[in-house]
Amino acid sequence: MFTDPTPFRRPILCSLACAAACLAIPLAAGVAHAGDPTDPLVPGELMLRAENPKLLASALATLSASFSDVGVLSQIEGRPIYLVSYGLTPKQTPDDVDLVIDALVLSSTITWGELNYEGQTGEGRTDSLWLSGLGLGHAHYDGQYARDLLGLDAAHKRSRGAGTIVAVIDTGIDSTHPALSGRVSSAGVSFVAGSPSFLDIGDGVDNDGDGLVDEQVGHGTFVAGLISLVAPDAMLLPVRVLDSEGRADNFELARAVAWSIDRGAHVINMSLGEDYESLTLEDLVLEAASRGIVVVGAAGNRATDDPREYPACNDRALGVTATGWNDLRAPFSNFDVRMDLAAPGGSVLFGGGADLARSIVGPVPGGEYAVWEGTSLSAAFVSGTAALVRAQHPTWPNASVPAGLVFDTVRATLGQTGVDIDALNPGFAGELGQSRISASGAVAVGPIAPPRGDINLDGFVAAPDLAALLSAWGPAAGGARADLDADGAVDARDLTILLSVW
Ligand SMILES: [Ca+2]
Ligand SMILES: [Ca+2]
Ligand SMILES: [Ca+2]
Ligand SMILES: [Ca+2]
Repeated sequence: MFTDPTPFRRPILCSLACAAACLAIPLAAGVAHAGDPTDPLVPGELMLRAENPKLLASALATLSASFSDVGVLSQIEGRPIYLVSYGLTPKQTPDDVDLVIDALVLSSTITWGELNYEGQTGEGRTDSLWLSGLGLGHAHYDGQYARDLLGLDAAHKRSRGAGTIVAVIDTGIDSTHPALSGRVSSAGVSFVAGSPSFLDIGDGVDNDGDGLVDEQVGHGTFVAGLISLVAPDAMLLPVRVLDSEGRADNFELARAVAWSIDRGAHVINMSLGEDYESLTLEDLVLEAASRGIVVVGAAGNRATDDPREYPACNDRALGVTATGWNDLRAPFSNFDVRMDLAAPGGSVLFGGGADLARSIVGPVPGGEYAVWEGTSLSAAFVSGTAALVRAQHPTWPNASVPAGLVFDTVRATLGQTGVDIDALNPGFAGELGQSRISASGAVAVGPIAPPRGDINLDGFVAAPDLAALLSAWGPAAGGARADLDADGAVDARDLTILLSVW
């Protein structure tokens, strides 16, 4: 494991003006799949869902009749979803694989199947980098414009997100950063090959060959910092799946969502997108929504009215556009009727500097703070606000709000309590989302959330909570209320937290 110190000194900022020139990602030769993805194909990999071992064996046999090297590479834990290898002869193309997949679906051997593609952060797609070396401190982060705009001080009187788990599917989280101390679960995971740490670290290699080394290291830490600014008592669960250049493939992203579901996440932040409408990712997004989990996706940073960014464009995930300090659409933000909400994500930047009072400030590895912009940051503010609302309703799902309605209820709450910005944004009406979120507005319509340590949900931290904690002592299922630090066990560490908030 190697932590590259250079990203923390990165003085450059690729302006969005140059971003268009950075977008020429060639299509994989010979591929003309539905959605015409611009993210590259992962050669020799497909995903399929086969409901039982017999059907899986049948599908593999059919694929083997046409292609070499067919075999199961991996499976999404607990789901009949498989990553399968294939090899092509010089005369075959991925289109030939698609044809066999179609036949397998037609014969009901598999539920669905697809080729594997890469996805990435919106910022990585446009080569946007964070801006450091501005002498920023905690006060700049804590007092940034989004605090007032979202009404965080008022919101925190009703909810601070206690008892919620927000999974951050990203480049990892630097849990050693002072801004995140005690707010990051130690039970995080890394799905990045050869790098088991969930910390937000690079490998010192320009893995994607774009001339920038580890250019997206810091993305996850920055995003986590914004979620935590909104929901300081939420526990952040690092799910490191994007590599140091901000890339992961569809299978890895779906596996990260599955892992987050299984660890009790209430909110899953995905400040990233894939161009291709992946059935694999959609399968897991639908599962999350059906289980009462709010998935949040970034609209993307290409200033297009026809974004193909998933999960943002999925109907069962919140798609988030970016606005600036003045509630005007950020110039880079994608927009579309499929987007659900707008949130701060725009900064006022100029040649190597920033108007700090009108910019987004977040923590980056190395204990520093930086300025950045992008819809990734907007998604983070929405995830934090969703956690505030979710914390007000610790008994969800229940009889009045069953699991299948939690997502819709949170979406409606955030949309209806926000600020209508359509009049400010002529030409974008209905395409920036229902409203620009307001954290104070969203929590005003719900009860006061139980405080951290209130395990029995009576509004106080007292002896009955201690009794509840002791009776739950031992391994804990994901999301267990007594597991205050969300590390998968109720133990002395939780007791210490309980006593500290007594
Ligand atoms: Ca690179
Ligand atoms: Ca790298
Ligand atoms: Ca209590
Ligand atoms: Ca614990």
